[in-house]
Amino acid sequence: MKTVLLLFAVLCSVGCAEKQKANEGRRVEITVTGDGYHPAGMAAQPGEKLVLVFKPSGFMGCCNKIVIAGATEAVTVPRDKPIEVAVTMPPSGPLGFACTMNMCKGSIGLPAANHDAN
Ligand SMILES: [Cu+2]
Repeated sequence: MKTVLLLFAVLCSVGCAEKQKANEGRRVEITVTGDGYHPAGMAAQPGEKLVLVFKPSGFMGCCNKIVIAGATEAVTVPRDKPIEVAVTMPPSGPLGFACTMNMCKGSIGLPAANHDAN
């Protein structure tokens, strides 16, 4: 019984901590336009916590529905205000994101030069 209670307490504290940290991390601003994300590539460290700030800019087409690698659902950037998405960089390799049709693409963890072509 004692073990069960302890386990419950541990799970709860982890869950609560994660929620509080939701908007913690280096802020990275990404402008969303009809032809993609600017910048479409940026540097980040493995395991680094980031807050991606997607800012709308004029006509965004389908680029405003964004799926971040590892997520099961898309986030939608509204026309009139930015949205913030907290992410943690994977232990190795870049973290990609793309519109739901995989046309507009971006990648974090690699230099922008590799990702401007679209
Ligand atoms: Cu698209």
